[in-house]
Amino acid sequence: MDIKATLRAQHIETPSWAYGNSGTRFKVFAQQGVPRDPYEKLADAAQVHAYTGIAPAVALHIPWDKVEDYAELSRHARDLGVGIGAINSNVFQDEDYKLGSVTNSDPAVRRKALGHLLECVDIMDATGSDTLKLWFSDGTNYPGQDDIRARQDRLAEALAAVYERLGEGQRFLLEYKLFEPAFYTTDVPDWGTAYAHCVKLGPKAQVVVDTGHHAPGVNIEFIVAFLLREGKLGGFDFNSRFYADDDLMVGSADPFQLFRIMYEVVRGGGLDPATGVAFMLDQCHNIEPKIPGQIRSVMNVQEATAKALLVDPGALAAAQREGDVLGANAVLMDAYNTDVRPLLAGLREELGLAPDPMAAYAKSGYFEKIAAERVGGQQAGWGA
Ligand code: LRH
Ligand code: MN
Repeated sequence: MDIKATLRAQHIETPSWAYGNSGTRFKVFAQQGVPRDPYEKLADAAQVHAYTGIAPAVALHIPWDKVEDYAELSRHARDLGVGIGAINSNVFQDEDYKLGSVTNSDPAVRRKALGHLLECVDIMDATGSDTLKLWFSDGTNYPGQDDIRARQDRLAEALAAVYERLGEGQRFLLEYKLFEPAFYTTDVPDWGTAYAHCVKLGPKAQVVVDTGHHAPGVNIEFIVAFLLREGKLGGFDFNSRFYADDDLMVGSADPFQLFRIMYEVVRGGGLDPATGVAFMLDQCHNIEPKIPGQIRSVMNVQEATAKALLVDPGALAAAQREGDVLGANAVLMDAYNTDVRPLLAGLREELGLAPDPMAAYAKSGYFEKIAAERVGGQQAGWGA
């Protein structure tokens, strides 16, 4: 395996919403220079690609990134040297969805929610995106509040309608999450539920693994290995957490877990573009500067990938065959404990980039420019 070639071909997708203001229910801290519209978000995302060389796509979130002309937005992205990645639906912020969107017992509410999902496919057509990402906040807070089985029937009906609408080369990724905002049942709570719905629908339906959406202690790399083996791993929403869905920088809380996940990706052939695994970030930079936060996150995934690619498959297979437990573990730990920063700095120089993206961005004056320019107007955010 040509490690450098594989690393050069790596593509990470940054989320438009990471460039806007975000926070918790306690406070959303505004920052200087924050974008006011999707065009400025794309400009910031292009900076991340300019300094890392491996972040050529930006995921959009609708309606946070609603514009008059999506084809024009897509052209703007191309002019900036990036492309439009996954289109994220949003059926979690409308008053009508308090008791559920596609799972709501009210057929009118379900029709409204489905309408939004189908509108997102229209936006895929207009932007050239081939991926729709579906996350449902749907769930209940108290036993008996609604019928668990009936909600699954309603969910399956909506997913089938979206699946039907998908065009040639298009797919949807179903995202699961253990809890929040619902605190008793969540209608897509785990990988098994997402997987079962996707298997029933067909090849255009795959599962997205958000690394912040599991119960503490869950072995995420096992889920990754399993879904890859089944051809049902559509992608990742990378972030990290110490407690719940903290949406912190990927690899910042548990770099060893990120390495183990990327090792199963490498082992399962997930770095081969033909498998179509989307490596997306889904993070919120509540207190840290946003563009450097994204650059650091892309570098964290790149470092974990480089370490995973350094695992000696021959030595590992031999030790595993011989039942050499410590030997096998040592093969993985040797790779993990290898400092890959010089390798990656060299790779960037070969790509004509500065060896240290963080230092290069800091010296660029881009932040000072946007802080001076972006005065007035409504800073972008979750609008929650
Ligand atoms: C839900 C989620 C989902 C997005 C949202 C921004 O927690 O992970 O992927 O729609 O965050
Ligand atoms: Mn997510």
